[in-house]
Amino acid sequence: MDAIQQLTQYEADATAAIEAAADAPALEQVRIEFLGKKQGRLKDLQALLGQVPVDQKPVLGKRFNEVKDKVTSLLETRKAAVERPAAAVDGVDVTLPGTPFRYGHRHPISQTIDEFKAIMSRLGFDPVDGPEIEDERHNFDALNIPQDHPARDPLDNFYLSAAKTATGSPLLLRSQTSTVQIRVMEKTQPPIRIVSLGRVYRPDDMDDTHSCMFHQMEGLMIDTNVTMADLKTVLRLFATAYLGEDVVIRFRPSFFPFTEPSVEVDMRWGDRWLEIGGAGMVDPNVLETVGYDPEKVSGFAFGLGVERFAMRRFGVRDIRLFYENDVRFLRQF
Ligand code: FA5
Repeated sequence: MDAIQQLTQYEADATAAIEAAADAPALEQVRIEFLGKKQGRLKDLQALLGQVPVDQKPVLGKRFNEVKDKVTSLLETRKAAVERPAAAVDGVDVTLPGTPFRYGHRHPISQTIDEFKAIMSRLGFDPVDGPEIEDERHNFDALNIPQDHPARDPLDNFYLSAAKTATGSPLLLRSQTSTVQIRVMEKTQPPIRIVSLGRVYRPDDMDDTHSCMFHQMEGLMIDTNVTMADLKTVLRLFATAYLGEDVVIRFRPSFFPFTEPSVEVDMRWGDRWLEIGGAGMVDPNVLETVGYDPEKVSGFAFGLGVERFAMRRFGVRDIRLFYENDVRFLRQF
């Protein structure tokens, strides 16, 4: 065999061996045999080339390089192929692009609650929790709501039929977060600065701004010399922190059994006013009920509708959208 024939033979052998190698280790063996630098068939051919007459050298050299390049490239292609997973596994083409995975995220109302807590914590109010199932003492009695007050009407509350307190008194789903004011004051001495965010339940007729389950943020500050000016400042600071400097809120005189004086708070939204909460100075009767001296301490409380703020922030005109679990709606937040 002359040198040209040997090169052709080398090329054929190498091509066959590369095709036959089934995995990476087998392919490495082939590489050493055919392209090994220290020993191997390419090295032998190179030695042979050194012995051919000078006039044949250019042709042979060119052919040598061609064969070497071809074997090197075949080896690389095969290497990539054996390292890639088989295209079909159990009849499924695993190399096809997959369906993109959609991540879930927190509900817009949960996001709002987190943001409310963060803003109020910057104003020095610590978050506390209270139970959603309450007794009448915390939902009404201690809040100075008399026995014959319409707020206690069974038609305006979700009383539980199957459960009572240990002493046999009725239990209900809380209708307001003001219950937590009482729970905190019963256990703590002033100064107090807390917020409590959570669900409340009322059998209200549902419409674009009313739901039978919604969220409130209760705020309570008790100290010496707390005034209505502090209340208004905190509410304005909160509203602008959440909705921006251009938000307009107004205070309307109102009545709550547990605050005196009391106000209702509205927020401008387009061409209308949206009621966002109730507030006032904690009634001396309430302070006495929890064992405080109304001559020494005073304070304010407020209860804001969380959904109402979220509606304005996100431009959602119907509160019911938050609770329909339609992912096309929820995905926007
Ligand atoms: C109260 O619940 C009082 N506890 C607020 C309060 C706390 C006054 C502390 C004084 C001191 P009211 O029933 O107005 O008040 O409700 C407060 C806010 O909850 C409303 O302004 C409104 O923003 C929101 N809200 C009331 N009912 C609903 C409802 N069905 N759906 C959605 N939001 C509601």
